[in-house]
Amino acid sequence: MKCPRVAVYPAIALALAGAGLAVTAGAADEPHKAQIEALRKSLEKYQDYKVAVRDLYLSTVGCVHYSGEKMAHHMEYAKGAMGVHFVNVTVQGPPDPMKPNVLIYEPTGKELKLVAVEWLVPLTPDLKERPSLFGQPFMGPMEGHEPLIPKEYVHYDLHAWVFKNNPLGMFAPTNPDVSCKDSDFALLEGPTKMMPGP
Ligand SMILES: [Cu+2]
Repeated sequence: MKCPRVAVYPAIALALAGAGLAVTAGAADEPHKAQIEALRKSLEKYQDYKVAVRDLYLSTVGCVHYSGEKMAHHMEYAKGAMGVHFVNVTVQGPPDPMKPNVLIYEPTGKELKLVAVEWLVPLTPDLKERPSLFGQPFMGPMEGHEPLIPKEYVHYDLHAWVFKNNPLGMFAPTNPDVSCKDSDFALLEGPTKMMPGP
């Protein structure tokens, strides 16, 4: 009779500890988790980039990556890549959590793999405060990222690594696990200048 008890009690204790952990960790970001899951589901069709193009998410070709170089008054992007941005300029207005205006693909072999999404919000006179989604304040305002976006396009942005894990966090701008090595159009971007906000 002694043996089963010894075996069972630690199992129960472990199960309880596990349940307790799940409750505390889940409670804080559960609404956003559900929202992100819904977003992932609704965008799954874009894993085929041709479906994205048909919906007017158009490729900007260059596979964007950063060296991690730091410069005063410039955005700090950790060493890593974003990938190829597919931009839909028909998606306008305040950022919609279910409709990002940018999809990001990582070139792998001869494929393009959907890895992230991005909301790009231009700084306009009617924008009174920093936008946020999923409880995450946008980064910026900053100049446009040359050479693919003109400097004059001052904007806020938020990335979400919905389709590929990012060790730096779901909302970090760059992902050290994404690479442009399989792209013929790798583009090393320099630091982006920060701009004054409203
Ligand atoms: Cu980006």
